[in-house]
Amino acid sequence: METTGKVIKCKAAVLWEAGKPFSIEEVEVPPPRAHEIRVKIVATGICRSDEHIVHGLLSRIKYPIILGHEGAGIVESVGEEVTGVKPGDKVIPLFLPQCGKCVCCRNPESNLCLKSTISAPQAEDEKIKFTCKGKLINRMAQISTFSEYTILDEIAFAKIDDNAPLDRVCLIGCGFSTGYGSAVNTAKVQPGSTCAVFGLGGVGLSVVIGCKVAGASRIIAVDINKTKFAKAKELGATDCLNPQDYDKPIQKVLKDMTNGGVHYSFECIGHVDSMVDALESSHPGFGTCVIIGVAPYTDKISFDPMLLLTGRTLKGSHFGGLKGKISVPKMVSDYMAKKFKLDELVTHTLPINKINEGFELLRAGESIRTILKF
Ligand code: CND
Ligand code: ZN
Ligand code: ZN
Repeated sequence: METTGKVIKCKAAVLWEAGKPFSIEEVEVPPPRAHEIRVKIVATGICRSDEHIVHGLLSRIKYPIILGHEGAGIVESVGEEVTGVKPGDKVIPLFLPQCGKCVCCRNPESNLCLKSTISAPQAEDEKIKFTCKGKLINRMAQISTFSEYTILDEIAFAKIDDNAPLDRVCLIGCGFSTGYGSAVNTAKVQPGSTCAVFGLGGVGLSVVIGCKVAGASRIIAVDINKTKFAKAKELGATDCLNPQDYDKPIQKVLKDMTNGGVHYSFECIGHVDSMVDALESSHPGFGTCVIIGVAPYTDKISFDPMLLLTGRTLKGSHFGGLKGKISVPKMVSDYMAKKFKLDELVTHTLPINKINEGFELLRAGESIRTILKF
């Protein structure tokens, strides 16, 4: 290819500092080194985790930064010693990589990788790839999909079906997999069970989809924004509740509706209070609560330990408990085989130049997923 081995100048959305809008800039992306590939991002979704970083709510993030962790693209060039992928192949970047060698990767019960920035944030500093106006620009989770071209380590992408529509399967890079996997994989929702889903954004609605596919008999969707209810019902929710419509706590409402609590509850908002509400909504003796939402790093969770002593299980789920290299290609083929709904999550599509408009839609509660295209 014409660009192989050369620095590429391309468009990216740079966040120069927390609390400011994105600027569309020309950035330089170097050629891939050994064990790396360079990818042309075709489409990328906006997730609430990006918005958390815009507002400085996550620890250990350095600015300026290029965000974006829910993308899909096409391999432009391949560094030395990379096997199994060639220019032209379609890939999904993995914000949670899979080195296959660390103690977590080798454990079949874990999907964490000790090479991820969540485990080893200092690793990112050695790997800064972008420059803009002579300055180094930090990356998000080693992938930064809000750039037309990005460098990916060989452990941080999954090769997918050549026929996959990138402006839909990009959601498998985060929101869809995170929600769906939390239901099917982390909670292991059983047929005939009852579920409560707190927060009906792209993540929460994907939990609803997972609960439905797993055969739950009752899926109770909870949100303070009633405009989310029609889509939740379309995707499988049996009941929709707005906590503001009740003069008793939402966990009490849920317990009264389900004979003492649900089998599975999911927190997909990122509020520590809602996490405790979700835990309290699960049935004593056998209920499981899964925390998916990301809370500001300054917030701490506090609850009566008796809630656990009486037999509830509290779990967390990162990327739906999925090992990306193995699970993402399979999720894409399952999508192509129409095993689950996903297109319904896309409410808006915008060019990358309108990224700030995309974030405004999220803030206003008007979008589920906005897809940005290059
Ligand atoms: P999004 O903002 O689209 O959805 C959140 C929903 O929660 C909205 O519909 C809100 O109206 C609703 N909500 C807000 N406050 C309340 C409340 N008090 N009670 C009930 N509902 C409320 O976010 P998203 O779906 O993109 O992401 C959801 C969370 O998941 C967020 O915290 C994000 O950072 C996190 C996440 C986690 C992971 C992971 O791997 N665990 C990956 N990506 C995102
Ligand atoms: Zn995300
Ligand atoms: Zn690993």
